[in-house]
Amino acid sequence: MKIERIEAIPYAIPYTHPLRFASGEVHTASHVLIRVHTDDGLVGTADTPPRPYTYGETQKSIITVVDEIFAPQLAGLDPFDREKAQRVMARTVHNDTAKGAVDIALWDLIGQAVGTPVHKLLGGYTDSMRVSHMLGFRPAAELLEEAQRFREQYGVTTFKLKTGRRPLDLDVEAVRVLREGLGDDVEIYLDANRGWTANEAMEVLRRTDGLGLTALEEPCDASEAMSRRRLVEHSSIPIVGDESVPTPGDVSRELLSGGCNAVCIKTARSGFTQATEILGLCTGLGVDVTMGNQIDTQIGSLATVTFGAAHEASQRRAGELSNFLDMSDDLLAEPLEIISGRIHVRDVPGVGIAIDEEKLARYRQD
Ligand code: MUC
Ligand code: MG
Repeated sequence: MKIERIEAIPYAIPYTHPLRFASGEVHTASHVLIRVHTDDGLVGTADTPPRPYTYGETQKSIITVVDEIFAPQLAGLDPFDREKAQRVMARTVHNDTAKGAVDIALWDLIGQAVGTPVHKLLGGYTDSMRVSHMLGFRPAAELLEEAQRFREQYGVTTFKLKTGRRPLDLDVEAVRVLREGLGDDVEIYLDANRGWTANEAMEVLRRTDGLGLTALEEPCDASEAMSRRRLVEHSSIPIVGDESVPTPGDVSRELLSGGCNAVCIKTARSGFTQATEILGLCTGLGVDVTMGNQIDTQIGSLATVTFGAAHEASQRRAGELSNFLDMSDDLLAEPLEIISGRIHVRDVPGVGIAIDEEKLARYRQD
């Protein structure tokens, strides 16, 4: 089996309401669908969410790097030779989500070729994950309403609250309202997307002490090295690296230098191959991981649960798998469902990403 061509298809699907956070906001899923075609007629599929404020990639840059660099360099390669594909793509620096999507599409092809679900090829630990829902910036009363709705409608009991606002009172108050309104049975953790300084984050942790928070993600820019290490040393809850740790090398640097002591794994930027390397580093060092969300569509969320459910360590914590519910539509032919707070993997060969071609025709922009 040989890679014949790779399609990078831009499409746009509006959100029903925007998601706002410290480093940006999303109103429309302006993504790129990646399809890797082989000479024997198989098609591997993955989704790419451009995040210029996180990785510097745009819809156009993803299409360009795939069309002009990766597609010609990967043509003729056997999709089973993933390590060769990794080395070819490594010749181009950065472009993490473009690389991640190509890798996921190759795994999808391998699964289809051998007639096995990819979650089985990756590890096969279990067949579902608990869902964590990400709450964007909103007035505290609306946040509580949203969380209650997710608990009642979907059985979700873990929430990641987007923070990093100034004045700090806004986020401290939001945590208090959520905890008082939801009670002690729900898990709440924070993600500041670098919105604070490390010292501001310390103040928020002091002021929310006793409210049962379980983690704080990317409190400040990781390059604020000295104060961040002080924060990590003094915090009683894990400080999670997210955008500071997109690659295995970044994970090593930040863990070894004390910039974080837990890691968010996102298949959208690491694919399955680098996500496996990152997970190995973390389990070897005894570091907790969370399966994160790059504001993924159903296609991206299916990739996340496929990887997350495959390994014991990545399914321990709830995975961020629900923000596709804020989209007005999706390209996945058979919709993902959250039942009793969980999402299931698909027991079909590959990742199970069947595209609704009519919808793709409606939303594609090329
Ligand atoms: C997160 O965990 O930071 C915000 C931007 C993005 O790409 O992912 C999110 C969620
Ligand atoms: Mg994050």
